[in-house]
Amino acid sequence: MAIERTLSIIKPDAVAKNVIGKITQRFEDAGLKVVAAKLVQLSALEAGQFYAVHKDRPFYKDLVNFMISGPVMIQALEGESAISKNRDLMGATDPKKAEPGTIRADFADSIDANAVHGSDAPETAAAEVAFFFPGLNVYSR
Ligand code: YYY
Ligand code: MG
Repeated sequence: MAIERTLSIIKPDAVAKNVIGKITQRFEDAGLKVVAAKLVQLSALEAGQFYAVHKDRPFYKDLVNFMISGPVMIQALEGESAISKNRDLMGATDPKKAEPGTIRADFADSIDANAVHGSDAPETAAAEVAFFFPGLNVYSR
C-alpha cells in the first residue's frame, strides 16, 4: 500500500451528460484527492499520442475521433492505491460487463463511449500524469 497518483479523464460523453460533479464526487468519497484538473478540448495529435499504445488496434481511429468530439475533464488523482482504486471505481471497459454501482455501469452507454479513462499501472500513471500535467509537482499538497 502506498500513496499514488493516477490520471483520470472524464470523456466527452460524460461531460456532455453533465456528470463531471457526480463522477468527481465518487473519487472524493473513495478518498482520492484531485491534485490537478483542466477542462480541455483535445487535438487529434494529443489524443493520438495519448492513446498511442492502441495505435494498431482496429478501434484506434474511432477512439481518437471520440476523444476529440467534445471537451474532456482531465484530473490527476492522489491517494492510497490510487491507480487500482480508480480502476475499481470505473468498472470494466465494456459498461455491459461493469459491476453495478461503478462509474461505467451508471454513466456509460457503450464500449467506445465509456465515460472515463484511468491509468492501468504505475508506469502508465506516471507517464500519463506527466503528459497532461508536466509541472504537477509544483502544485502538489
Ligand atoms: O483501460 P480501458 O479504458 O478500460 O480500456 P483499454 O483496453 O485500454 O481501451 C482504451 C479505450 O479504447 C476504451 O476505454 C474504449 C476503447 N475501446 C473500444 O472502443 N473498443 C474496444 N474493443 C476496446 C477499447
Ligand atoms: Mg486502458
